[in-house]
Amino acid sequence: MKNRLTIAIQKNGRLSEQSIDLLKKSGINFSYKGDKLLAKSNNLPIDILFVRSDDIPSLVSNGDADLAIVGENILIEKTLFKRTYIEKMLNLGFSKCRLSFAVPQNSNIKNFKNKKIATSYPNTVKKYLKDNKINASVTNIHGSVELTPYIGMSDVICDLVSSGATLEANNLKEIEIILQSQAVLIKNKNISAKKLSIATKVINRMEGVINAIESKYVMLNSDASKVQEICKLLPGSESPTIIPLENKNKVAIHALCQEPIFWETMEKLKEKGASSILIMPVEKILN
Ligand code: PRT
Repeated sequence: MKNRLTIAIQKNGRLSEQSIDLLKKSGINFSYKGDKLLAKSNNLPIDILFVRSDDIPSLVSNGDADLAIVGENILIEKTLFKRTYIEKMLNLGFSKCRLSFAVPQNSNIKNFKNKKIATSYPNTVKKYLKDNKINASVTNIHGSVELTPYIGMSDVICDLVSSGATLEANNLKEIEIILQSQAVLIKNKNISAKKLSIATKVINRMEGVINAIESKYVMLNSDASKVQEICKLLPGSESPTIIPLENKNKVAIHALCQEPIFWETMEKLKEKGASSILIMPVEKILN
């Protein structure tokens, strides 16, 4: 495996499917069956390791994996107060969530001074308390954190929240966010020159896939006299292409828009006289 790049991703869980999808869209071909721990790419010198999220930061820091996809919440929790050899390379835009303090609905707790806090993120919580000069006790618990206020184990919990449905179902209210998280791509800082060239290719391709997600290719027709006004409405587009049409008073405008296009934008384009407005998805971008 010396000259093959190793990429670690979560084996089973919320990050797995989108991580596999991102690797495949980045042109890494491999076959994956649910029970495998290792897959070898058949078109690039790359091996994929399927592991638990919790283990990913140490695998990358120790050089057992060269690249990895992990939640930023785990990256922060596992690397705080430690010297590591990890570089964060990209925000990947999926598995977004937040780490928040929550208390029972009927509680009037507003600050955490001298309170008992239960969490699976003890390092992150301790850092928050230290930064804010708050004295409180922190209990580390894996799973069922939401139950702890009801069995007298905590006054406050600190857990991941996405939709908020779990807090609501457990009669808890979110009172403060301490961290916003999403999946990130990380890299070992000391990989060999040979591996670095493969890693750079993978990172650039992933960036191309991510940039394409929000991007759209826009095609529309407009009065030649309205080109400037119309172009101003196209979000995140650089230098659109203007193509003359058979009707000399009309042009076609083609633009790559690197920001989302909402219905409101399309309606404004129409108000300015644009017609035949087509918005098309973009698969990959190489800048
Ligand atoms: O692989 P390993 O078993 O070590 O990890 P794991 O058990 O932590 O995996 P998994 O699959 O549960 O989570 C993987 C990653 O997904 C996390 O580290 C986060 O980066 C990300 N993620 C995104 C979430 C959530 N959203 C999320 N909602 N991880 C957990 N949750 C849980 C949360 O703990 C709570 O129980 O979902 C519940 C809250 O969800 P809502 O929608 O009800 O608010």
